[in-house]
Amino acid sequence: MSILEDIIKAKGDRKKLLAVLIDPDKISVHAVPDFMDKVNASIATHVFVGGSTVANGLTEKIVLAIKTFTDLPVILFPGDAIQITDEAHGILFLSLISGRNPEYLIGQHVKSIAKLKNTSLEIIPTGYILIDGGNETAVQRVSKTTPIPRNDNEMAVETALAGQFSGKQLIYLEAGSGAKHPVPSRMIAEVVDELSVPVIVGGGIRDVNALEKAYAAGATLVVIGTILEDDEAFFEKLKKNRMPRMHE
Ligand code: 1GP
Repeated sequence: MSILEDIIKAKGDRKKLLAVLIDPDKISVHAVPDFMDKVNASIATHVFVGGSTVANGLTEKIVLAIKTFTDLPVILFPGDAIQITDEAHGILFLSLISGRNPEYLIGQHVKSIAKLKNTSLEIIPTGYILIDGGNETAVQRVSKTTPIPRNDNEMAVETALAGQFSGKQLIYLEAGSGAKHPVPSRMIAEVVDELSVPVIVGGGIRDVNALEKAYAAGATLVVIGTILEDDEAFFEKLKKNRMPRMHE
């Protein structure tokens, strides 16, 4: 089954997926084995790799190291075209549809084609929607776009539907890495209600309560990054036997 088919099936089966986000700029190759041991013992189902700005060539080194230590699918979540490497299994081909900056709507996509036209990566068209997380995050700074206000559910729903109607296979509601507040549950629920494609939620999720709220609101896949960089002890709370319900 392809990565996308697997996520679509999870939505149908109401199974909860969890991606651990690894920013190649924030981990060294030597730290990968230990980190991946913890990921493997957790309920994580996917590994995302990417950052807003990553030095050329670094992503490939980290992806190769990750693959040595896990069987989980490794999916690129790139901030720009230079982060693309064939060594991963798939790529979220992200269009920042909440923004009005052509560079992140189509510019980087065109720049990536030299790398992608003969790729073995599974390319997953994804509508990426930035929601105000209460502070300026790197996505906002780098993309120079304005996030959707956290109370504007209508704009979030309309943007998500515009993405789905334009062929996006996934919609990613993003508060931004290190956001003060995650995407509000009510907004997630309204978006999920209107869409037929699966919804990914990430940004600012730092405790199990926030994680469970995102799933309860209907997210199929939740992404966690910063808390695991700052406090690897959080993996204890994500251990397979600690959260059996999420495995059903
Ligand atoms: C960022 O959604 C991801 O793109 C994860 O965010 O680092 O805040 O967990 P955090």
